[in-house]
Amino acid sequence: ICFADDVSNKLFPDDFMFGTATAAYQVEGAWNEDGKGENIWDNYTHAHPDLVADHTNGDVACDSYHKYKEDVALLKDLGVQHYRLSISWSRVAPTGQASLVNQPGLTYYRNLLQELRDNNIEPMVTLYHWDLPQALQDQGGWLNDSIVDRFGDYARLAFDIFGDNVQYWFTFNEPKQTCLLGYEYGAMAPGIKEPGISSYKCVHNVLRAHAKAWHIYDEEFRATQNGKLGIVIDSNWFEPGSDSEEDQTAAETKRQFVFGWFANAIFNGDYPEVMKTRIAERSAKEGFSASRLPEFTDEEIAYIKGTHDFLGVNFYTSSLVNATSEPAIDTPSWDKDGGVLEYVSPDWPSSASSWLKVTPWGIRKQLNWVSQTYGSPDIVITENGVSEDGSSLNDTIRVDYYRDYLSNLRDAIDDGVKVFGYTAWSLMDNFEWMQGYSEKFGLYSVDFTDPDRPRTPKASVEYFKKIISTRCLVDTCVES
Ligand code: GBH
Repeated sequence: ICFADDVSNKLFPDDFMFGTATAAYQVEGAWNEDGKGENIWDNYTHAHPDLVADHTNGDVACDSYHKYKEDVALLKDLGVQHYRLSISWSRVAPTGQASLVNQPGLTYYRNLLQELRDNNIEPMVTLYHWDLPQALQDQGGWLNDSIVDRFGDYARLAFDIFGDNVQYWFTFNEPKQTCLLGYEYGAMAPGIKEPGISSYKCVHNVLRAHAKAWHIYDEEFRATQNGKLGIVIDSNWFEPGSDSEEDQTAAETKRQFVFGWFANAIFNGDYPEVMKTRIAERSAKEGFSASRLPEFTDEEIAYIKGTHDFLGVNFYTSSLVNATSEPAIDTPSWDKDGGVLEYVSPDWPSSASSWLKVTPWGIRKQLNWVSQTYGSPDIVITENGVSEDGSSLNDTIRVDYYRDYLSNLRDAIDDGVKVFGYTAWSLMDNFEWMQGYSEKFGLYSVDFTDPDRPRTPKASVEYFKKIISTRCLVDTCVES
């Protein structure tokens, strides 16, 4: 399929924000420098190097802890309006307790945020991009209810120390991955495999923690700092495998199990009906005395509902979904609770990541669905990007990917979706979690064999620069 002919020639609005993103553990390095505490990714990669594709870790990564000024210079050169970064909890509070701060950690982020301000780049800051302080994991991590207060205290510390320089806050990045890969499949730190039970408990506490942070911001900081706070939710677009009513319903069920798990709680106060019903039914048949899906009290529902000023959406790819016969009642699992069949089309172009097929049309459908389902919130695409193997700086796959996804995003604006920004993942090649440094998402290439970690632009840098400076995807655009 060639999408090039269909690329939108409409200008992006003047106030549309273009940016790039990274996350602390993936780029900072300096894992034990200047008083930083150990986090679950330090611990997991050191304990299980064999589980990472190339047996690497984030000990040095892109060395952004020392090279942040160079990173900001690259951002300046790209001409971005914003930069999305995350704070390493254990760098600012080594044991996770906000009462015990690490001054050099606070100084690092204050300097980075100031450097961005001085260069007119708006920071978008995520509090939690998967790197829990190990000391909190040792107390049960997201399964221990006390983490809600610990996160609240950490959020307050961050608002207090950094808030004068931050207008866009996110509590969690992709909490689905924290809880599913971390507690259901055991495929990422902390590597816990308690399917159908602990992932639900994890999400329950993540949602309470999110709400707590929102209320703290709302009550203690909003009046003086005037910023906005939201969450970043990731999901594939789930396209029905056929026009049949069963497949349409199955796709919607999947959307609710993936996106609605978080968004329905934050926008409407509780888990989606289809989750509540299906998990209660299956739990009963499995012999549980109560649903494996925890319940919010009425008080909690009132507390969680409406805890958003805007919404971050990470979007990479799509899946097809078909209805299927009810999975057998045996061991609990989130997948069986969903009870649908997910697959991809062999026609969709590949990338260097097995899970990432190139489906530009999916972003438009996803944006429209999110907008219609949750009452037209303000949305920013907080991540979108594609991987290659690093064999060439001429990354045409990324140029085509950005062009075609952005074209569909531009169409979504015409559809009426209030999407105000786009964030390319990633500014530079970095530690891609269990894939180590083998899958490259960067606009800039990083030489991980050189102690100085030099950054080199790929071809996509030139193209992204041009998009930002012209607000246009093709040679010339028309006024819209
Ligand atoms: C995002 O996750 C993350 O926010 C970011 O940190 C990451 O670098 C980026 O995307 C690119 O992956 O190996 O088959 O078990 C996107 C969601 C979650 C998709 C983990 C890949 C692993 C699939 N990703 N998932 S698999």
